[in-house]
Amino acid sequence: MSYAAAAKAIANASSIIVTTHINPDGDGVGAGLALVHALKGMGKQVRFCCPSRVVSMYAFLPGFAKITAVEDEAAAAKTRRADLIISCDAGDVERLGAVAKVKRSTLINLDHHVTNTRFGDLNVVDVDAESTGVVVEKLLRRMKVKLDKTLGECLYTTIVFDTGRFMHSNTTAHTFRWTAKLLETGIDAAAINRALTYTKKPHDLLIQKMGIENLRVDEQEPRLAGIVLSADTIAAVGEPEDWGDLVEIARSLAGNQVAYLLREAKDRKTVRCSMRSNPPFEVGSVAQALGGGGHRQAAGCTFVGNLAAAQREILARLRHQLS
Ligand SMILES: [Mn+2]
Repeated sequence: MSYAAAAKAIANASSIIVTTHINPDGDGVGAGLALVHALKGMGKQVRFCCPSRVVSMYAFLPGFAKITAVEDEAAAAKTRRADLIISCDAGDVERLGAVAKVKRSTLINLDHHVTNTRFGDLNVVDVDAESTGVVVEKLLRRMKVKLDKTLGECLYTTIVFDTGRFMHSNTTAHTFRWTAKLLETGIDAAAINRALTYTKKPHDLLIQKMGIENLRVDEQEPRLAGIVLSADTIAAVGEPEDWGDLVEIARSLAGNQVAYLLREAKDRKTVRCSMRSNPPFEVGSVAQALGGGGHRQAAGCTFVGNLAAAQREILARLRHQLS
């Protein structure tokens, strides 16, 4: 891990593009925005270019309105060259979509996924960090950046998101000590929690209803449960702006140890799979075996094939994890 090399590259750069992964989440957006604010404070020219649109749930974060989407090669070609691109929370270069095509000298990869492919010119992959926000804060500390309320709000969002509101197994004593420092900047943590939690639209509740209706506990392995959504089922309700944590419905069942969500693509050629587990059971290796990635207890992949094939293949692997 080269925090020192990353800090040096940043010190030497004048134009910087900050980015995160496709379908950005609270960690990617929060970590990226914290970097944007800190780098601006250092007098850098900074842009936040995202490979896909950021969901409106994050609109409360300072700097959200200035995030631009670079969704295809044409947009990448039109994007002004940067000395540096800093990727936050992406496990592999495919997750950067069209932003990977933007011209630059150096690519810095800041992440905490155990499956990270070290795709950057400089890689700061800290697998012990609860969120990429924690990686960003460590880097900023090395650069003598002082935490303030703006950074606090962005970084707090990363930890709430990636620890599942301090519920996941990555929550440790360090998590609370680190978070306490953010609270000391004067942020309104309860207001951020509300913004990240109580902002469902009526359609989002229909998605939850669809999730419950399509929930199934495995007949062979009762500790395994998931939600299987065909393209037709999804089309009948309509795609949400953000799929959020629908997989948590399966996880909330008493006795559940491994939960999954399968969503068939419109063209029925691929199936998006999200998986969660309780320790000691792991889903990261299952995602990785299928070309995806993530963390030990939270991971995902895109399965190439139809829904029936995805169920056969993925459920067999998940049952094996529990055996
Ligand atoms: Mn993350």
